[in-house]
Amino acid sequence: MINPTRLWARLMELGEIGKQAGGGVTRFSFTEEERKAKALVSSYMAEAGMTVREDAVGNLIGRKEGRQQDAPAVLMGSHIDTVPNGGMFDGALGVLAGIEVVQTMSEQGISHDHPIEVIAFTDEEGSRFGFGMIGSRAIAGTLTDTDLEQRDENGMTIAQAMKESGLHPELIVDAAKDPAAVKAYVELHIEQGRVLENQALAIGAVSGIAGPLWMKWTITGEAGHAGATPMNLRKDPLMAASEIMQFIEAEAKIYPNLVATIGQISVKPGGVNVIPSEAIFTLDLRDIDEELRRKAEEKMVAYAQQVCRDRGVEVAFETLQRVAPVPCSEIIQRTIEAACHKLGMTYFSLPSGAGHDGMQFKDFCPIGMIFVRSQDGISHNPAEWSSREDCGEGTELLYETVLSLVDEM
Ligand code: HGY
Ligand code: MN
Ligand code: MN
Repeated sequence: MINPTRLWARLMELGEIGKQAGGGVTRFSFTEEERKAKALVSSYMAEAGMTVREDAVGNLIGRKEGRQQDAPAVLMGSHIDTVPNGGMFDGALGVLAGIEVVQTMSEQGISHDHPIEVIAFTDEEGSRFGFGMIGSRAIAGTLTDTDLEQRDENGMTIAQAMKESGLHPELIVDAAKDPAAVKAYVELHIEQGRVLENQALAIGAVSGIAGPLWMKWTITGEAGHAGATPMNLRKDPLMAASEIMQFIEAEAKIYPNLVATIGQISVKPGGVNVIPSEAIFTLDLRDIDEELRRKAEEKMVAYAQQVCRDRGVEVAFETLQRVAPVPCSEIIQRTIEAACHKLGMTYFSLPSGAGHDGMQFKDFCPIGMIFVRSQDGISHNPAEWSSREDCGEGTELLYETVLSLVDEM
């Protein structure tokens, strides 16, 4: 049995780091808040009997050896960075649950063949640089120097921010794990939707993870006088953008699993009495079906090009990240199912609309995910909440699942 009281106390303690006036949490990568959070999580890892290290790109890695030291490790983890003014469960629960599983095994003297690692991955959210899953990409060996050139709103690159934090972006190759050294990756995460709540279930097993495509759309027109420029003589990029956004929403509504979000928008020069010269917005487009996502993307881009031709403005597209949807391992889903039955829990399978670090391991190792119910399906919001009981139940299921995975040779 895991210790739900300890898990909950740690969740609350970690949730205080980066807390905002309105109750949300902001912990961006390579900031003071993240450094404090890492120090606290490192202390939990040490209490759990793990050796603790930080790799070249800032992944925080706790490790507990098994009887077979060079056997492939079973990985657990998630992230401790957040979106701006986000919740205190997204990511944090997965890291703390992994630590709780290992600490329980240590306390109960449970020995196991395979080593176990718990990882707090660097910058899963992409909130600061518009490019996410940095740490898991590094571990999967797919992070490139070009990726580290992405800049935050102050113009600082990921590599510069890493160096400022005492990390070694020039050594990203050292962060890459050998696939032969990894048996499986299992992550506990809040659902961030309301499927489990609608089913009146505390936990669920993830069948697959929808892939996020992030793009930046820049529409360039002609600045002009708001009072002296007749409507038919304008080249207004913001009006073009608004027409395009309406089409994007209408298109997304056609497909059952497709979701489209315009999360950021900026207008230049930004004068009340100035027709804008430029409108920039981001598109987050996701589906569990990559082919369908591609078709929708093509239709949206074609529509935007037509609107801009008609309005005499220019449009440019920049892909910030393109992550393929990833199915979860059948074997791990069956292992979770068997653990559910052993614990007397209902087994329920569902896809993940949200992206997660495990997606980076699609060509690297078998992945599995366990979801914990989100109250009202709210996430990326200060009101994000999962109950103490549900977090305990999800962690108990993670514990039973990992116990199965660490002993089959
Ligand atoms: O964007 C996502 O789906 C995740 O929260 N990073
Ligand atoms: Mn998130
Ligand atoms: Mn997350």
